[in-house]
Amino acid sequence: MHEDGHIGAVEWAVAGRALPGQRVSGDRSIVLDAGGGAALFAVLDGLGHGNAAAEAADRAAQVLSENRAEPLDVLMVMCHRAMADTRGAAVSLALFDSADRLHWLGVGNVDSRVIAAGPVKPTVRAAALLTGGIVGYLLPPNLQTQTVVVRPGDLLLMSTDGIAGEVVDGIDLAKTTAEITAEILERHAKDTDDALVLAARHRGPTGPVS
Ligand SMILES: [Mn+2]
Repeated sequence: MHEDGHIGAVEWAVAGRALPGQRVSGDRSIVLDAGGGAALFAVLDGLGHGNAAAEAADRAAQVLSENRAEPLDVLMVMCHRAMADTRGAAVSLALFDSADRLHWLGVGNVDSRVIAAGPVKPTVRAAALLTGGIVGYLLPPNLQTQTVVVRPGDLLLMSTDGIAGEVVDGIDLAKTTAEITAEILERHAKDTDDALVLAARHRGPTGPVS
């Protein structure tokens, strides 16, 4: 599965695939235009595999789509309630609100990082602090959304635990997000799990539009 597009000045792409031998992946991404140039991204890893996991992701997708203007901690609670009769999922939310700020919140094991160009190779500028728990089953009491400043060209990378290994070193930031996610999936998807990676970057308010 490969998808990509633009929301305002934000370029994004997703690459994912089900566990080999399975038809349905329990990993899911949700990409939403949150209005005013803001872009909302969610990556979910539903517990288990196949249809049961996909069901949890479907619930979250609907709730996020209908409430996309709410703050991230409110959205997380809404997802939790909507997924109460599923097996639950790890959920990470990320919102580009303008040219220079990224808000994120994660429960469970979906990685979110900001990758920036370094002197020699790409470096991790910031990583989301993940809180333990299972959305839909056990939500931690203190959901703290973090905000990080991003520069135009910085890359948001969100990946499920089906993506393993040293992902960052091999990223070529000159490539499109579609190329970057396709390469990461190709090189880093584990044979033992569903796998999904999402990349997004803000081109800046006056950056080139391509
Ligand atoms: Mn997984």
